[in-house]
Amino acid sequence: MSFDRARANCQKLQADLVHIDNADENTFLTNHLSTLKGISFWIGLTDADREGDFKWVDDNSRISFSDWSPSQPDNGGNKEDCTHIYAKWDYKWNDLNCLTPVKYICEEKKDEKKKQNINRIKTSKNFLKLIKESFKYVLCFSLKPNCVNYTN
Ligand SMILES: [Ca+2]
Ligand SMILES: [Ca+2]
Repeated sequence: MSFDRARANCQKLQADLVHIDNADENTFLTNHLSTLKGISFWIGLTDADREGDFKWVDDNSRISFSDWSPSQPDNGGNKEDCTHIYAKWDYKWNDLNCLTPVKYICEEKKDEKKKQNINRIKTSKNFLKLIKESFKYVLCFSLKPNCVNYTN
């Protein structure tokens, strides 16, 4: 699904597209993605507001860590403003047309106030759930048509 629709789906779960803070989180994420069948996953990074100025959608911050594929981002066709992780390119990041239908990863920040939301995500049938205590967030991987219960 498109980047905007993917983000809206995350927000329905009181989450947002994933914000990758550092190399540890990125490695954790790509290691898990490599166990899934999906090829391409949106992350919450876009330069739609200003070309070349990539920001995370959840807090509008600029990137402190990145893992772009070589020669990326290239703003291909002058219309690539959204970022995905691409299995075919060794799970590196690439900018892509935001309307491209791909899978996506939501992130729910964990805190006391949001425990109810976490429970809701954990029971959603449309997501594969992954809870990683050490990073203090919940990652939800859209997978169609099948969902797999995942516990860690
Ligand atoms: Ca761009
Ligand atoms: Ca690109």
